[in-house]
Amino acid sequence: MNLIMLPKSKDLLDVAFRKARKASAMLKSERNAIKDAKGKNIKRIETSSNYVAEFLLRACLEFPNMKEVNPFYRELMESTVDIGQTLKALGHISVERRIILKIKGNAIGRIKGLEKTESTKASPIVREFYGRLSGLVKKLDKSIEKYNKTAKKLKELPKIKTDLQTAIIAGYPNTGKSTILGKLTKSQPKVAAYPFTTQKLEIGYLLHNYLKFQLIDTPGLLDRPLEERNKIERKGIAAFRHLAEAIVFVVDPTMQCGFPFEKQENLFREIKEEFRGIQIIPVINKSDVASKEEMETAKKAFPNAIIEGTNVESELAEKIVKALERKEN
Ligand SMILES: Nc1nc2c(ncn2[C@@H]2O[C@H](COP(=O)(O)OP(=O)(O)OP(=O)(O)O)[C@@H](O)[C@H]2O)c(=O)[nH]1
Ligand SMILES: [Mg+2]
Repeated sequence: MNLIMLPKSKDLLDVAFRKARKASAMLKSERNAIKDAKGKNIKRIETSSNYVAEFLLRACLEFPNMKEVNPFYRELMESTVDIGQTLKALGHISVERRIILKIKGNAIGRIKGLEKTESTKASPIVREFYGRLSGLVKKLDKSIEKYNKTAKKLKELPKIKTDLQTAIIAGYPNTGKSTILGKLTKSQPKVAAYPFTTQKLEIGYLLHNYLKFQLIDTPGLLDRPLEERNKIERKGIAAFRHLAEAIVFVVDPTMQCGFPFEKQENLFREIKEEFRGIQIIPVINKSDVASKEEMETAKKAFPNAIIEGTNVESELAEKIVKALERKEN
């Protein structure tokens, strides 16, 4: 998410006043004293207040409208930051910005109204304006801090395309999820930061008949029983419910992954329950090293599974595309 970070009040004001000084110094001096005083001092007020107001406006405008955000991102945002508090902070910023523009108009009006003989009165008006501007901006520090905390976290959300049809890959650790993603998407998967786990999401694109599908490996999220999840992780899983149109569930029948087959079956059942209505494609992986018995047990548990393994040509890609296309119709 592309959001600006707001400087602290002191830094914002320092730059605003410096810019104002510079802008007024750039103006050609007028021989007429009152004209000179009016021009330069109005410039100082305009430059300083516009600089501050534009920063504040950008923060308000760039923040996504929660009613328009894709449900996947909305859920992800809600589980990552406190949206209510952030909107309150932005509301405060917006109100103060409007006051700044009002006192700017006032101060400029007063300078414009000065008589010929009053050229020395312009500077004090600017000083007074600067004082009020400083006071207003300083009052914003808490809101700026709240907003920045949110913006920083939202900037780190994974960049996932919500307009592509998407399948997610689930299964216990070490079952071969990343290997399968790499095989299906050929290109090096993109890695994205992930708010809930120390692990990184892997995103790949599957191309089929000129169509592009998104495949996401979600390590740390759909790889162990749901009862072991905290509230935030559960929200993360809920977010993926909005995005996933099919789930590829990888099992390792050899137990090389370190998890008994039964546990893998249980996780499959849980995910099926959690993602009701979404097609799950079971994949029995590592068929190249699995024993005959292991394969038989796995096939019994997952009669419709796709068989995968090193050097095995499977029809997994087609199955995924079919599942996603069926969803489309
Ligand atoms: N023999 C064999 N080994 C495989 C196969 N697929 C994956 N592996 C191996 O299994 C190990 C785990 O594979 P990964 O693709 O990293 O598994 P993962 O599910 O992504 O693991 P996490 O990211 O830890 O959840 C690696 O050593 C792979 O080389 C396969 O089909 N056959
Ligand atoms: Mg992996």
